[in-house]
This record gives sequence, structure tokens and C-alpha cells, in this order.
Amino acid sequence: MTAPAPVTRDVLLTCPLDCPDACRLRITLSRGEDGVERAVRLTGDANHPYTKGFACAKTVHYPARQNHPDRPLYPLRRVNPKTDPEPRFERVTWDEALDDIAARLRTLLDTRGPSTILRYNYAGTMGLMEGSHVHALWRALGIPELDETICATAGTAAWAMGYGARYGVDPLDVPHARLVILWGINSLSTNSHLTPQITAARKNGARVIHIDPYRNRTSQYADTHLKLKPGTDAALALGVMHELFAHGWTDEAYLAEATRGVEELREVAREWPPERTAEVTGLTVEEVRDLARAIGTTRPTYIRVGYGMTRHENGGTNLRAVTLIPALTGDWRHRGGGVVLSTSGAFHLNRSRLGAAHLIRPDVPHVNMNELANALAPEAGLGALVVYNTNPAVVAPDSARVRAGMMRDDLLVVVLEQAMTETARLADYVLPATTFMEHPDVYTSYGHHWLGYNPAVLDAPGEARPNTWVFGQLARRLGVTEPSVYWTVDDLLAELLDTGHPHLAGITPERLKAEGTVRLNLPATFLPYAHGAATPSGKVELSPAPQYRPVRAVLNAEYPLRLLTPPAHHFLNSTYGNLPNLNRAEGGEPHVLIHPGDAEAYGLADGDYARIVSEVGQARRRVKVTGAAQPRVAVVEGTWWGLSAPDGTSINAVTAQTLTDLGGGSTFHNTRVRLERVTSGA
Ligand SMILES: Nc1nc2c(c(=O)[nH]1)N[C@H]1C(S)=C(S)[C@@H](COP(=O)(O)OP(=O)(O)OC[C@H]3O[C@@H](n4cnc5c(=O)[nH]c(N)nc54)[C@H](O)[C@@H]3O)O[C@H]1N2
Ligand SMILES: Nc1nc2c(c(=O)[nH]1)N[C@H]1C(S)=C(S)[C@@H](COP(=O)(O)OP(=O)(O)OC[C@H]3O[C@@H](n4cnc5c(=O)[nH]c(N)nc54)[C@H](O)[C@@H]3O)O[C@H]1N2
Ligand code: SF4
Ligand SMILES: [Mo]
Repeated sequence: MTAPAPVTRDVLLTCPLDCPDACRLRITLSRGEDGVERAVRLTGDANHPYTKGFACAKTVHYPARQNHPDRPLYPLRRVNPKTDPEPRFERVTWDEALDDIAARLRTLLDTRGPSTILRYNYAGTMGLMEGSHVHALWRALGIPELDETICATAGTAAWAMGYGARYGVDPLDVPHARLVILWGINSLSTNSHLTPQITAARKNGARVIHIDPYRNRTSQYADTHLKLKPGTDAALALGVMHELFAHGWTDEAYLAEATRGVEELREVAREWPPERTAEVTGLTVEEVRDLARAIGTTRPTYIRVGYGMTRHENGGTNLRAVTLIPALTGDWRHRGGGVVLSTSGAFHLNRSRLGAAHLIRPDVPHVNMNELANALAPEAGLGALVVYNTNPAVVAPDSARVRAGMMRDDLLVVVLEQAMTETARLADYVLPATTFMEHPDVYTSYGHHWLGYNPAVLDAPGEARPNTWVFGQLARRLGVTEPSVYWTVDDLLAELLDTGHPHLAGITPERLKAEGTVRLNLPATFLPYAHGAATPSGKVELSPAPQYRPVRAVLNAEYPLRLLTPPAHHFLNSTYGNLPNLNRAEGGEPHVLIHPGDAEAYGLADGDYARIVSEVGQARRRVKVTGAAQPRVAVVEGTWWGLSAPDGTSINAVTAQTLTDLGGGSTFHNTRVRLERVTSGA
């Protein structure tokens, strides 16, 4: 008699979500009585040095989203007008859907040209195959380039000016730091695997300072919370530099060897004594002096910056000012010292044909993804929108106009999705997508230095298919001959690793596939900017010296409050927003946090509903009165699904398409609003 096949097994995979931690996950798969194997449990791999055996509070619930009853499993065609609030779809075959979509794209290409088709995507999966290479079809067709600006480009541009490629302190070196500054990042929620490293530094005597306009989980964990006014980080950084220069706390040897432009920066910083800095940032003079003294006299100082502070009109310059501090203190020469925005520059993969980048023509038009609302306006003349790996009806700025644009009956909207999102609900075609357990892929990280490979461990449920399969099918129907459009993950992996860079020495496709996760071949002590930077001059560029500039959207009588909309602890952007238990963990419905003084000024009590009105639109939210907020700064955590909000809107109904000073980035924390008491949420 043969033994019965085991009903459960554990597999190890890299988390595909847009999160710096890129965790190594241990997933339990179980075969049900129907003979179908499903994911039933998820935790972190105890053997991974950075994941350390735990998954975050949200991704432990991934099996529930993967097995969600509303998950689209078959191609669906919309049968009622997109303007009807309740969508109705009919099931169609893949051939019916693909033939019709290809025919309509072909007509647009032949009659109105490639610029009438737009791909819209972001980092729903960080996989290099399903998230990046998948663009190859669109490059082969020569449609507009989407500038993927919604998250990181302001920071990337700011970093590039000073340092070139984005290297960062190795997270495993953080325990060496004696001062940890979490600046514009709610890392306990958004970078949770950094916490054990910071806790280890703290056990070694480190002090932890959090710099953020409102009190959140990270402020509560920190020893000191500096509640600065939003958008004033450049002033605070210059105030710190003033003290570093004034007290002789600079590392002159480092400045001489590794930097350019210090005299210009010294002149600008001279204008920022603690008194002026305090006035602009809203901190006390003593808080400013204490921060500067701590940074000036503690080696190594580790600064973790988030993208949060970049989401303002002047966000690029603000971040740049902060990131130049370690060039003055010479922290880059000390293990555990320096600043981290992202570690992604260390991977050095051969990306020359990733996503068929080699086919991008210099004259192709570009669309900034933060300006989707404009791109979908009738006068822009778009004929087809293909959405994958993102949920723009919820996450894109000016989302009410985004939704209205998607509803146009002369616009073909195709959405590849794993979930029945509000974007999918506005589609002409919903095409069911596989998840990271159901397709193979390759992963880097922007918070650590391990490369990952995931095999497909589950059969795709229903007729779900990888994005690359769908676009390969369309490419065949459209007669595309470019070979890279048809690459398999093995073709891609071979190409990515085909580089002589020492960080990848000894990492072959075979080894990566056998081990699943492989640490980059970094030097024993990784000090990427100890002697200079990856800029053309080889130096850290301090010139042009960053200047503090107030935002143009100043608070006034009509719009007296600044609204911040940072991430929620239990969601990953809008992912998980359809799970009832995580909605409950976030408070059941989205709230707007306001300071008691503002509550009094605007006649609002805890538990009331308020209409949040901006220049762009409005949304209703329940009020939470709390000292965690500061006067004149309101906070709504999380891009909740509109379906979970009392009025059915995304909070992005009030955010604007305004771009940052550098990198064309998003300005989600820049919004000025007023609050009006209303009697109900709907
Ligand atoms: N739990 C969870 N984790 C996530 C995500 C999520 O949605 N939920 N999203 C993931 C993604 S895509 C990203 S990009 C990262 C984003 O995570 P972070 O890099 O942390 O960036 P943000 O969340 O935008 O903002 C973080 C903090 O910046 C503060 N902030 C706002 N304006 C200013 C300012 O002017 N100065 C300063 N100093 N602080 C300011 C906000 O109050 C907020 O607490 O997190 C990733 N991880
Ligand atoms: N107000 C406000 N708005 C924000 C932010 C904010 O802080 N405040 N944060 C911004 C930031 S930092 C970011 S990065 C964006 C993120 O916004 P998005 O990129 O839209 O991220 P998610 O909301 O997580 O949605 C990703 C979607 O991709 C789908 N997906 C995942 N994997 C796959 C796949 O393999 N194939 C297909 N076809 N689909 C897949 C998921 O099911 C999910 O619906 O939101 C931005 N919007
Ligand atoms: S979302 Fe981030 S913290 Fe959570 S499991 Fe994935 S990589 Fe880890
Ligand atoms: Mo992001």
C-alpha cells in the first residue's frame, strides 16, 4: 500500500509587495478535499537574517486575499455602462477577450496612432518579470512612456544630485549605530523589519529620534519625537548644518577628500541659526540645538529617510538637504553610519533590455503617472488604457477625475487584476491575474541586499494568467516580432545576471534558483561612500546648496489646514483594503485625525463626520480628536478602498496632481483643506 500524499507542505518565497523589506516568507500549502492546493498560513522565514522569522501584520493575511471570494478567476466583459454604479460583467473566453482587445488596439494604432494608447502600472508586484519586463510589448508598439513617478522619483532625483546611484547602509550594520534618526518615515509600519536592527542598536546604547509631523507608532517607539511642521525639513537640516559648522563638528578630512561645494553650503547654513530654524520648523530652539548636538557628537549616526518627506512641492530639495548631513559629519566612513533612502543601487543587474528598454525611442511622448486625471480627460484623446499592478481609482491623485475619465464610453479600459478593485470595477475587460505563488519571478529589494527567485508553487486558480502571458498573447495577435517580448523568466534571469559586476560575482541563475535567496557579494564592510560618491566627479556634490523654500499652497482662511495622507499599518497602499479583519484593525472606517485646538475652532467633536474640502475635491471622514496631531495639520492614514469609506470616495479625491520640485513626483502630503461638520458620512 502506498502512503497517502502529504496534504500540507511548506515553501519559502520572497514577498512581492512594494515594501523595502522584501521578506523571505514561509508559506504553508494545504490540499483540500476538492484536491486543490491552497495557501493557508504565512509567516517569516526564521533562517533569513533580515526577515528573522516574522511577516508583517498585513501580509500574514495574504492567504485570505489570495483565496478571496471576489477574486476574478475568469476573463470578464462589462455589459452595462461604466457610469452605472454597480458593474455587471459576463464571463468570456480568453480568446474572445484577447481577440477583441487586440482588434481594438490595432484599429487605434492604424487610425489614430500609438499615442492614443496608455499603459498604466506601478509596483503591485516588485517582480522583475511581471512588474518590469512586462512592459516590453508596449515599447515594441511605441506607445507613450509612462513616467513611474507616483512614489520614488523625487527622492531618486534628489539622491542622484548628491550621490549618484542609490546605495545605502547595510541594514545588518544598523546595530553599530549609536544614534538612529528616523526622519520622515513611519518605519514601524512601513519598514517593520528594520525594527529588530534598531532595537539591537538601542541595546548597544543608541538613542532613537523620530522626526515626523504627527505621533504614530514610530514616534511612540522612539526616545524623542520632533513634531516638525510639514514641508520644513530643509530648514531643519540647514539648522543642523549651521550648528555642525559653528561647533566644529564637521569631519574636515572627509569633506576635503570626498565632497565638492562645502564652502557654498557653509554660506547657506550660516543663515540658519537655531532661532530661525525653530521658528520655521515649529520646534523649540532647544529641540533644534539638541538634535544638532546629538548628530554632531555621536558617531556613527544612522539616518533612515522615508519617501514621506518628499511628498510636498519642495519635497525633493527637503530630502536632499537631509541626506547631505552625513557628508558633513563623515558618518559614511563609520560602519552603521550614513543615510538610507534605498539600497536598490547595489544590485547592478544588467537591465539594458529589461522591459525592452532598448526600444524606447528618444522622441516618444511621456505621460507623468501623477497626471492620469489629465490624461483621461476627453480632450486628451486617449482611446485605450491598459492597467496592471496598480489601482489608480484609489491611489492616484485627483481620483474623482480619474474615475470619471475611466467611465468614458469611448475609452477602452482593460484591467489585469488579482482583486475586484475599484479600478477593475470600472473596466471594460477584467483579466484575471496570478499572484506571486502562482508565477515564477525574480526580486531585488530597496531595503536590503538579497536577490530572490520564486518558482510558481501553486497552480493558477480558474483561468488566472501571468501579466506576461496576457501581453505575449496580445503581441502575437498584433504581429509583434521583437524577441524580448516573448522571453521566459529563464531568458530574463540569464540576461539580468549577465554582468561582470563584483556584487554579482558567483551568482548564477542555477545558484539563485537552487538557493532561492542569495546575498549580494558585498565587501565584508560595505561603506559605499567612504571615499566619494557614484557621481560623474566621484565626489559627494554639496553644490548647488539646498535652500529652504516655503510651499506655494500656503494655508489661508479658506484652506487653513494641511492634510497628510500617509500609509496605514494594516494595508499596503490599497492592497488588503478588501479584507474585513484588516479594516477593523485600522478602526473600521477611515478617520481624520485633528488636534483638539482645531476641533474647537471648527466646531467638531470626536466621532463627528467632517467634509474635507480641498481645491480639487471633497471626501467625508469620521473625526478623531487627538494630541497625536499638531495644530493645523490633519492626518488621514491609509488609502482605504472608497467602498470602505462612508461616502464611497478615496481620500485621493482631495489630493492634487501638483508635482514635486525634483523628479516629477507626487505631493500626497501637500494638500490644503478646510473641515466642515456634516451630520452623516454619506
Ligand atoms: N504598512 C504599510 N507599509 C508600507 C506601505 C503601506 O501602505 N503600508 N507602503 C509602502 C510604500 S509603496 C512606500 S513608498 C513606503 C512609504 O513609507 P514612508 O517612506 O514611511 O513614507 P510615507 O508613508 O509617505 O510617510 C511617512 C511619514 O512621513 C511623514 N511626513 C509627511 N510629511 C512630512 C514632512 O514634511 N516631513 C517629515 N519629516 N515627515 C513627513 C508622515 O507623517 C508619515 O508618518 O512604505 C511601504 N510600506
Ligand atoms: N493619498 C495617498 N495616495 C497614495 C499614497 C499615499 O501615501 N497617500 N502612496 C502612493 C504610493 S507611495 C504608491 S507606491 C502608490 C501605490 O499604489 P498601487 O501601485 O496602486 O499599489 P496597491 O494599492 O498596492 O495596488 C496594487 C495592485 O496591483 C495588483 N497586483 C499585484 N500583483 C499583481 C500582478 O502580478 N499582476 C497584476 N495584474 N496585478 C497585480 C494588486 O492586486 C493591487 O490591486 O500609491 C500612492 N498613493
Ligand atoms: S509587506 Fe513588507 S514587511 Fe510585510 S511581509 Fe511583505 S516585505 Fe515583509
Ligand atoms: Mo510607494
